[in-house]
Amino acid sequence: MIVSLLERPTHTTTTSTYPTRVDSVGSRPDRASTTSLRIDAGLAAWIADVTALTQPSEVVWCDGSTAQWDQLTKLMVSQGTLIRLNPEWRPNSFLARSDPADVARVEDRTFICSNTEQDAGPTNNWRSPGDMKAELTPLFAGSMRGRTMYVVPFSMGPVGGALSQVGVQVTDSPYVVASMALMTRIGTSVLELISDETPWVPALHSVGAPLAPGAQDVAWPHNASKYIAHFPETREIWSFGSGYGGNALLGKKCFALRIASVMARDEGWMAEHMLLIRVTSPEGRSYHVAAAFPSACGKTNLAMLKPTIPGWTVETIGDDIVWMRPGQDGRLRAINPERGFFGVAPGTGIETNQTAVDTMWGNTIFTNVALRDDGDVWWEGLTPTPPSHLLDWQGNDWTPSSGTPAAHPNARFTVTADQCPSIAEDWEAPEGVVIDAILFGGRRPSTVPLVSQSKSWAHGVFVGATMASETTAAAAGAVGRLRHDPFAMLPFVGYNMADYFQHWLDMGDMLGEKAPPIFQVNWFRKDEGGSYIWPGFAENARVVEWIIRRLEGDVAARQTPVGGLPLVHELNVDGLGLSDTDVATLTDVDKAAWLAEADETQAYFDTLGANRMPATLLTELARLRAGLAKLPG
Ligand code: OXD
Ligand code: MN
Repeated sequence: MIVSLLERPTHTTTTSTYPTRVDSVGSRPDRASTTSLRIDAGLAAWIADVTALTQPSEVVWCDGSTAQWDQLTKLMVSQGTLIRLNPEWRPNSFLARSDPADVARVEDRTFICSNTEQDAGPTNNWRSPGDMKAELTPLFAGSMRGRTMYVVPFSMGPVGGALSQVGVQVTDSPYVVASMALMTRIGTSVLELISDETPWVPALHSVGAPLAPGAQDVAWPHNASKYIAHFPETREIWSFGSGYGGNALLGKKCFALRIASVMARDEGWMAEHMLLIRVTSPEGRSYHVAAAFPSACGKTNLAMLKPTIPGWTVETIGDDIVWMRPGQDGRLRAINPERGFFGVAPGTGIETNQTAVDTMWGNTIFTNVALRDDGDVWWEGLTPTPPSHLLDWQGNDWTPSSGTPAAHPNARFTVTADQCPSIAEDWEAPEGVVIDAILFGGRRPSTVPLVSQSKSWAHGVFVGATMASETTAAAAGAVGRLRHDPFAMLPFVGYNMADYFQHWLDMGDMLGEKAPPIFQVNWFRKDEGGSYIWPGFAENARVVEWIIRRLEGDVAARQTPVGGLPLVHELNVDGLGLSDTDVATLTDVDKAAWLAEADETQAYFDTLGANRMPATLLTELARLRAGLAKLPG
């Protein structure tokens, strides 16, 4: 529900109150009762400062109710920001079309504003906090004129959970509010947690498009000048100019990864770009696996894997981010800090991920997908045959012969995780689940085998640090290049990358023998003709099976300089029609290719700053080279 703040009393006392109504789902506003809530003085003061700076015409506090969702979505439909989809096919669901100049995360406009440049490190854009605030303050001044400013208290992780954190996002985008309501837990229950003793992250967001009196608004306001700024020492986020995804839904990449990675370093835990699943074997034993893949590498598919091999089941706990902390028993425990999925639509379809398709049956916001004539949505890969006519993601007529994609390659669906048919019943358990294995992946057409087990935690950290992948459409820029993406965290570590590697090593020391084993996977190996060798998708369950059998000590591994590889006969490829050469390629160690990889790793490590790179990783590189040197050929 939306509450105007205009009558809110002054915030000079330790707490303030504001009037709100308590609605049950579907209740009529005229039947609502009135109650009052306490607002922390620090929060009230921040809201007052932001209001004075950005000068919105109205301030609205969000309580996370269904009534508020209805009010907001109706408002956006009337303003042209959302198109209501045909409720017969897609109840309570909407299509948003962004401005074509605001379609992805803008990594070149993402800044880590630590006190020193060294603390941000060479992989981040750096500005001093003072300079960035001086640059941004005039942009935020009056940036919300003519617009409503929404105050969105949100929790990352179950509200009040021991591993959870809270923040407050202020935004002038109702699309962002509705998306935050799906992606995080928002509202009154979070507001009640904020007090002098609770650290909370202030997250300031404006699309940077003030509306002059009487001016006509556009469906997707944004500003050509964009800044996604993080202040790690003070744990603040300032985002200006974009309304899209990770640039604007500040709980996700900005808080749950960039700011949280700094908190995690300081407090002895881990904030990682990982999916989280529970795998149950035919014998009924369950294991939890966290896996890091760069953006758009099939993470959602693995998170919702439907094993093809009999007796195995996979339940989803998270699809993008995990927070992990050693528990009382010394083992790593993890939660998914998010409430929903912000998944890439193209490529998600009935043949590749029926579970994801079923998740979006309703209550979903689609962004930049195509609109069918019957008022439902479509994108490349949803069904094998495209409809004969659509409106493309920009609202233009489209037919299969148009020669352009109907959906933007980074089009998204936003939906709560509890709608996912494979979600684990206890996925919101505040204490999290014990991690049994960690996986690192990437799109590697050559060199990297289908699966290997790291020799030790330090070797696993080396494997994570040397991850690389072909680029995709999730971030603006060229597609198809190979880029280093350590731990799939390149755009998401809020501090110096070499220090982040050291933090992983320190966590290994802290966990000792209880550290989970680490594996590397690569579904994307190609043959000489350029075709993928491994079928991927649901067949990846066979690799998961090998990993679980390794955890159980049931299968041996061939020890090589790059880790433990499957013995060919122990990899379950029954019925896949792979030739012996295919299986050999998937599990080989090509000495020349790996020596070249080692040189490439050395060159990459050099870019991260010789004085800061952990010696342990340089030792691992030397070990890899020494091991390769001993191989024949
Ligand atoms: C995402 C990303 O949107 O990694 O999850 O880019
Ligand atoms: Mn991601």
